[in-house]
Amino acid sequence: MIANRLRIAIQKKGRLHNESMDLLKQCGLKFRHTANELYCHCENMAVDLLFVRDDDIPTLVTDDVCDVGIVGENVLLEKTNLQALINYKISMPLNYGQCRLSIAVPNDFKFESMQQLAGKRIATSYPNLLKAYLVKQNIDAHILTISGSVEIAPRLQMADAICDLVSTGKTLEDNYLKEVATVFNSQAVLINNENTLDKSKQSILELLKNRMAGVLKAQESKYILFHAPKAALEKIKKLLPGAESPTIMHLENHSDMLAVHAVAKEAEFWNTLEKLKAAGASSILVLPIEKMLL
Ligand code: PRT
Ligand code: ZN
Repeated sequence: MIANRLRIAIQKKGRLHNESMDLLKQCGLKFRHTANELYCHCENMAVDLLFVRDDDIPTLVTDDVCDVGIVGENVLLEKTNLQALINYKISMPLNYGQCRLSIAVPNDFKFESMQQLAGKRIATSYPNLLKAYLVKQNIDAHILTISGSVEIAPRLQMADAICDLVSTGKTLEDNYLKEVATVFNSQAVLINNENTLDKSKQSILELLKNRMAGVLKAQESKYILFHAPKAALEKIKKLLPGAESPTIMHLENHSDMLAVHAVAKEAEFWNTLEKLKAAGASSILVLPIEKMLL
């Protein structure tokens, strides 16, 4: 491995590739990368990217081929035995690639409790996660491991149920299946091998993690600007979630009005706007925040 350059494994192509690349770019990393390249040298930081299949990322990190990886938590836990997992550090959840590993049965299966799956065949590409779940639930079922197209197994009479990743639920619906239990909630995570990072790599990783945290924080926040009657200020301040201390300014020629600037959390965003308006706020502007360092 090149000394002092942090090597990051990311998915070569697939659901996590674009968002992983976007996140690294938003952290200020500059690289020129063509679709078929397996390796890419960052121009402005001591970082190299290795593009691989997501299934290989946990092993590449444990085996020290890469220092850091971005991978779905589902793959990490499925591919890693618990002993190896001790060597990993999940540095940060990255807030994309969200999905859940769920058990689903045919629509006409009269499902009432998980115990109905005892003795049944469940097809999955996640035998380890499924097995751990079934043991915990005290259900003795047959796990049928298949590597893809799990959703067609019940129609082919290969299985009575499936356990697969779900995000929108459309694949299940298209295959006449219904979700009956969530085994595991997943998202993309940043991992590194706890044992091996030397000091200089550790400091690059810390810098990167701080920048990632700044990007993620900004993604969930918006900057709001609006006018408000002075008399409504106290009420309005209580309506501003995520705003530690809003900035308040006087408006020229309107002695009874103020301008308020504040940061609001996106999840609560529409709700907040409607309440602000009802409390007397006007000329409301909402701006995206690119980065946020606290
Ligand atoms: O080639 P490589 O091995 O690298 O890629 P891959 O084909 O194994 O993985 P890929 O690119 O499909 O997924 C990479 C990661 O994205 C997964 O490990 C998850 O962490 C995450 N992810 C998020 C998903 C989904 N959402 C998802 N919906 N991975 C797969 N799916 C599939 C699911 O298996 C099912 O077939 O999408 C279908 C269900 O989607 P909905 O929207 O119809 O519910
Ligand atoms: Zn894969």
